[in-house]
Amino acid sequence: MSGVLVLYGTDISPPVRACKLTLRALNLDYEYREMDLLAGEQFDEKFLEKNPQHTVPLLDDNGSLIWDSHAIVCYLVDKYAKSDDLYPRDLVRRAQVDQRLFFDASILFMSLRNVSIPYFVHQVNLVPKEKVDNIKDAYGLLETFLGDNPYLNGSTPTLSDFCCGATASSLAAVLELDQEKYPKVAAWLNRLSELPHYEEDNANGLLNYIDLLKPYLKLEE
Ligand SMILES: N[C@@H](CCC(=O)N[C@@H](CS)C(=O)NCC(=O)O)C(=O)O
Repeated sequence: MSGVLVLYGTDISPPVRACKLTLRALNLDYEYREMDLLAGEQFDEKFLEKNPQHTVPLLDDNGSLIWDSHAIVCYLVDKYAKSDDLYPRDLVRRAQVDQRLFFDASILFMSLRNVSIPYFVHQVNLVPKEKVDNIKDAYGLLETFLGDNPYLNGSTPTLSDFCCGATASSLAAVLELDQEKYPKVAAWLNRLSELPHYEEDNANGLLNYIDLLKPYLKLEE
């Protein structure tokens, strides 16, 4: 490794937690720079110079700045992993993992962000039915994607489990998972919670996130 990896983030953020799970799986040392998003630190001039999109996670690898958790986790595996288990090199298998990653970026995480940002930024605590339905649809798609597999892309964990898992566990901040309706998602989340260091890398931040959001939201159902 050429320099120190620096991750800018906060543990309440699902995409940051996905990066922490990946860094852990790859056994990589990194410096963690805690950002206070609720105090608006992401809008500080110095941070905006690094990431004009003012989001965390942001990775600084020896001066190379990469943001969007999905870009970060793929980069980390491609650059540092000793095997391609987490992100296959085979083109078809990679495209299948990419599909789940883009699903997280565009559907799953957005179903959460579209509720959390209005609350955190504008104190909008009423969640319209259509946004609740988006979350139900996302849970339903995960249930379908899992099929008979223990993980989202087959029999072993990949980056899609880290990214979708960090988000899906956080959806409970808005709408608790209905375990009878989505038993495969429930079993998958339990399986992920057995990953080494899951408490530290996902569960603790997740609990704080739920505490910050869940008690204040009113759902239209
Ligand atoms: N697609 C992005 C989403 C990142 C994102 O929305 N991060 C939130 C925290 S969960 C954030 O930084 N919000 C601050 C802002 O948008 O100003 C990713 O996966 O990294």
